[in-house]
Amino acid sequence: MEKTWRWFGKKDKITLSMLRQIGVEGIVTALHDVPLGEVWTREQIRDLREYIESYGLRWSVVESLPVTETIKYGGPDREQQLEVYRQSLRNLAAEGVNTVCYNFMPVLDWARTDLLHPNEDGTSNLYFSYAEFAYFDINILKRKGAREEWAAFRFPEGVGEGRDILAEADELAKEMTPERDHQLVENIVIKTQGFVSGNFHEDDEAPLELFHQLLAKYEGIDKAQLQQNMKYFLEAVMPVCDECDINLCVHPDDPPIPILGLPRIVRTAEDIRWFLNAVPNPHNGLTFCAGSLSAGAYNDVVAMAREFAPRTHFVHLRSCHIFPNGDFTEASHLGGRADLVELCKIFERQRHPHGPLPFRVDHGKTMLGDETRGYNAGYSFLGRMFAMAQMQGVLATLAHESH
Ligand code: DNO
Repeated sequence: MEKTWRWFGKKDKITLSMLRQIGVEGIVTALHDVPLGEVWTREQIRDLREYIESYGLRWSVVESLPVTETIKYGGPDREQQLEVYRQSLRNLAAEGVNTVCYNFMPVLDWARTDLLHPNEDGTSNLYFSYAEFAYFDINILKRKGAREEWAAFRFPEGVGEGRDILAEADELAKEMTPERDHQLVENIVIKTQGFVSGNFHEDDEAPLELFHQLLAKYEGIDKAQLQQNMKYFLEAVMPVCDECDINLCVHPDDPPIPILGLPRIVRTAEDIRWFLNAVPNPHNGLTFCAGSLSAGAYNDVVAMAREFAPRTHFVHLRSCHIFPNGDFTEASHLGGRADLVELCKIFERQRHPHGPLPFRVDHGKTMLGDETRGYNAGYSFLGRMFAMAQMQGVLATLAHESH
């Protein structure tokens, strides 16, 4: 596999020369300054590609070319936005960038409630607490129907037995303070969304209002409808992917559970089978995010890797630990539910038409001073470097064993 790293552009505090020093071969990035819904021009793409190449690296993967909400809910300007998407794909291919990651999660990209959850060893990790998320939904967002939905919430078999999330959220409400509310909004809406080119930005004055406006667009859109909209999107862009040999790869829903009353359609093996079969074109593929998938107790991540490796165009190596109560945290890259050693074996064996399959370590621990550097949530330097070194060791061992 090709060792890649998510880099957030020229403003990233982690520079390309630092990445050269730690064995990175390819860069995963996006044109983060282009507003959502605008074409990525060939000149802009070339400028960034040449910059990356001037450091002896290559632009391996786009993460993400965002699919705007109107395409997801099927709004009136969907056709115009599809044309924008196709044009950006053509421009990327013309500059030699052929692997493009996107997601089809409505409104929120990924979600966590705590970005610096302390571990016993002094490091910290990202964390998802159901009770805090429910509290956010009911008491801060005040979403219509939230109480009823959380009252009916059931964990998958084997975890969270006997837990009553609504009661826990109500308990939490007694002790929350305006400061902690603010922190939760920062964690769920601002700090995790802004830098991934999502719908929310650091300087949004009324993020919750915007949240409600976006949620309203999905009224009446159920899982089947969102799946049809994804199929519509894929069918609209596949001719360009065929013409330009672009591998498009959807990122799974993170976490892989329906949230905020919104449908989620890329969270289980069945979901993945569905979209791969609905548009059976090899250019329609998956970003195998082991971290997102392993946060679902019902997902057998190794079995999924075996099944979906032939349609996987990009891999995120990360692993989650699910606590008996159902909450999850991000585990060490050598621990957790995802079995990254086995996954490396599976993906190393997979031949890929564009050369070695790109992988990146996904979120790492925050450690050894990372917390004071202002890195994007989950995207520490030392923590990710540590994980990258672990994965390099695994890959080297596998290569050695296969000789
Ligand atoms: C979070 C990321 C996601 C991912 C997008 C892909 O850390 O894994 O934001 O990049 O969902 O479109």
